[in-house]
Amino acid sequence: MDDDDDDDDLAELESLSEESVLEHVRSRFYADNIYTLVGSILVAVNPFKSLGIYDNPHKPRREAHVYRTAMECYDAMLETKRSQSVLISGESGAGKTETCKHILAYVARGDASVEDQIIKSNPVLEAYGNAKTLRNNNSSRFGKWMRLDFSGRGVLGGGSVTNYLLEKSRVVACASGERNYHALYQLVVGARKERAALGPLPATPESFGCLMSGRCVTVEGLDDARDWTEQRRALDVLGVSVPEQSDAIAVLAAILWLMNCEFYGDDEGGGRAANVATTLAIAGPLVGVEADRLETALTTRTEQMGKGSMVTLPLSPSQAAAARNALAKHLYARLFDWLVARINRSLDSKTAAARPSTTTTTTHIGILDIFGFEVFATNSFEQLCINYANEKLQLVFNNVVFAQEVQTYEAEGVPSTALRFDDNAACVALLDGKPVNAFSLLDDECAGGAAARDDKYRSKCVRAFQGKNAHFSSSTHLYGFTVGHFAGHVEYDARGFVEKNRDALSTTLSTLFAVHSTLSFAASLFDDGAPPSPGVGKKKAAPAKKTLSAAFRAQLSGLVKALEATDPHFIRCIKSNAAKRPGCFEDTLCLEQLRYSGLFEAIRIRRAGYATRMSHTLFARRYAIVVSTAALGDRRRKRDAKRACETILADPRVAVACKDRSYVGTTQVFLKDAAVRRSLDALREEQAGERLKFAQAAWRGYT
Ligand code: AD9
Ligand code: MG
Repeated sequence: MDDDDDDDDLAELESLSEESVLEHVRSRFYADNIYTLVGSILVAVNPFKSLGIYDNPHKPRREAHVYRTAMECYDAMLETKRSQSVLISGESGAGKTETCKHILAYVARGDASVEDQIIKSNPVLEAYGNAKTLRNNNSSRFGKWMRLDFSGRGVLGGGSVTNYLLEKSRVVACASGERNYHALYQLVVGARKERAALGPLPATPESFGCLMSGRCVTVEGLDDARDWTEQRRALDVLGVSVPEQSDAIAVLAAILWLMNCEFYGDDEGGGRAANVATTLAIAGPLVGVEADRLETALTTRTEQMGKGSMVTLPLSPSQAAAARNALAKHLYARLFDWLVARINRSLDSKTAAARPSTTTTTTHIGILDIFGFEVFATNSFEQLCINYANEKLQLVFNNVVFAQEVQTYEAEGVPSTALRFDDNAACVALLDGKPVNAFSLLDDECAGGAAARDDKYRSKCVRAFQGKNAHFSSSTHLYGFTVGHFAGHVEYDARGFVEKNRDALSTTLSTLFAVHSTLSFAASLFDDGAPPSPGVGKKKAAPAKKTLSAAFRAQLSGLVKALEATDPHFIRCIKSNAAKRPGCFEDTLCLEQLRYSGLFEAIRIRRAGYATRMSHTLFARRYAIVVSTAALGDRRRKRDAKRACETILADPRVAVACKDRSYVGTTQVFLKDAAVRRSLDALREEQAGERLKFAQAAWRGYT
C-alpha cells in the first residue's frame, strides 16, 4: 500500500493479539469508520444504520473504504489489462449484498443506459431471489456472480449475471418468523393495475397459505407495495416488455393459488379433493392449462403395466401435496432462471452493440455475492449447500492470500521466511473430495430408486467419514450429523435430503405443461429435459437428470475456474450484532467472525514476513530527510530510487532500527513491522525542522 497514512491497516498493528485487533476494529466502528484494511483485504462491519458515506463514489480517498477498494480494482484492471474480481464474504446479514451494490456504484462507469440497466438488475433480482430470514430481513437466497465488461479504456460496455442455486423449498414453506420470496408479497399488496388480468387476487397476504407459513407478513424497513413499483420500473429499464412482465406475473399468481390447493383424506383411502376444484380453476388459466387436467396430473400417476398397457393410479393426499409442491418450486425456480436470462439478454445486446466489428480485447470485473454461511436450529440440505459454497470460497481466499504473499516475496527477491498455514481443505474434501464425499454419497443413495432413504444416507456418511475425516461426526439423532466448517460446527438433519436432492417433478406434470399449455411462456418453463409426449415410445433414453447437488457442484467448480482467471480483491463483511441493531458492536460475535474469516491467518502470514511495504519512490521521498544530501549524491534521479532506499537504510542511525528488519525488493521496500516504521518516522521527525523544506524540494523528483 502506497499510503502515507495507513493506521487503518491492521497488518501494521504492533500487537497481534485477538483483543487488540478486536479493540481496533471496535473503536473504529464506534467512530463510524466501519472499514479497516488488513493489507489489501477490506474488513467491513455492518453498522445497521445509514452513515452518509456513500454520496460521492469517485471522490479521491486515502482511508479504507469500499469505494477505495473498488477504485483499486478498477485501476488494476486498467493498468494490468487483466480481469479482476471482488469476492465478498461473511455470514448471513453481514452486509455482502449492500457492499456489492457499492462496488457496482463505483465501477459501473460507461454509457449511462448500460450503467442504468446493470444497476436496475438489483431490485429485480432481490425481489425474486431475496426473502426475510431470521438472520437477515433481506437475505439473498441465491448466489450471484455479476460480470461487468469493459473496453480497454475502462468504459463499461455490458455485463451478465450468473445465478447459483435458488433456495426452492422456501416457495412452499419456511421457518417460523421468516417469509416467502419478497416478490409474492409485493404482488399481493402492490399490484393495482395488474390485478384485473389475474382473475380474483385478494390484496391480503393472509389469503394465501404459502405467504403465511412463517406467520410473518410485514418486515420492518420493507415497503412491499413501493418495492413492487420500483421493481416493475426496473424491468422497464431493462427492456422487459409489458407482455413479458405480464407472463411472469401470471406465473407468480398461479403459484399462490396452486399452493392454496389442499388435498384431504387419509393416505390409505386415496385423496379426496377439498378446495382443489376452486383453486385450480383460478391457477390453471394463469398458466394455460385446463383445471381438470391439472387436477388429474396432481392427483394421479400413470404407470406402465407390462407391454404397452398403461394404468392410472390415484395418489394419496400427501403424495398429491408433494406433487403440488414440486410443481410450485419448479415454476418459481424456472421463472427466476428466465428473469436472469432475460436480464442477460438485455445486457448482452448492449455489449454487442458497443462492440466494434474488429475484435478488441476486453477485460471484466466480476463481483461475487453469495448467500452467507448460516446456522439455524434445524439445518437441512439447503444449509449444507450454502455452507459448502462458503467453504469453497474460503479455500480460494486462503490459497490466494497465501500464494500472493509467497509470490510477492519471490518477485521482489525477498528471502522468504518459512510461511505455513492451516487451511480448510480437509473440510472441502469432505464435501467434494475423491473418491467419495458427502454429496456423492447422497447421489448414490438417490440412485437407489424407491429404496433410497434419508437415514440410510446418513449411515453411509457415518461409515465413510466417522473417525476418518476430522470435520465429520455423527450425532445422537438418527438423522443427525455434524460438519466442522471453517465458520463453526453445524449439525445437519438429513430428513428430506433424498427428495430435495432428486428435485424431481413428475413426468405427468412436466408433460402437461410442456405439451398442453396454451401459453407459450408457461410451456417454456418446462422445455428442457421434458420427456417426449406419451405414445412416442422410448427411442433414446434421455440423459439422466442431474441431482441438485451435482448441478450445484458443477456450477461452483465453474465459478472457481472463473475466479482463478481474475486477480481477486477480498472484502470480509462482519455482522456487528445478531439483533440487527444500529451501531451496536457485540464483541463475542465479531471476534468469532474475525477469527473464522481467515483475517488472523492473513495478518499472521503477512507478519511472518514483512508487514509493511512501500514503493521505492515513496520510501525515498519520505525518508530522504534522515540522511545527508551528500550521501544521496546524484541518486536524485528517478531511476535511482532503489539505490536511494539502500543508501537510506545503510545510514548508521537508520541501521540501528532496521538491521535485519528491512529489505529492499525489486520495486518495494519491506519493513518487518510497524515498530520499524515508527523508528524511521522518529528519525524523520528529528530531522524535520529547517531541513524539511529543503529535502522535500530536493526529492520531488521521486514523486
Ligand atoms: V445474506 O447472506 O444475503 O443473508 P448479506 O447479503 O451479507 O446477507 P445484506 O447486504 O443484505 O447482508 O445486509 C443486511 C442488512 O444490513 C441490509 O439490509 C442493511 O439494512 C444493513 N446494512 C448492510 N450493509 C450496510 C451498510 N454499509 N450501511 C448501512 C447496512 N447498513
Ligand atoms: Mg445477500
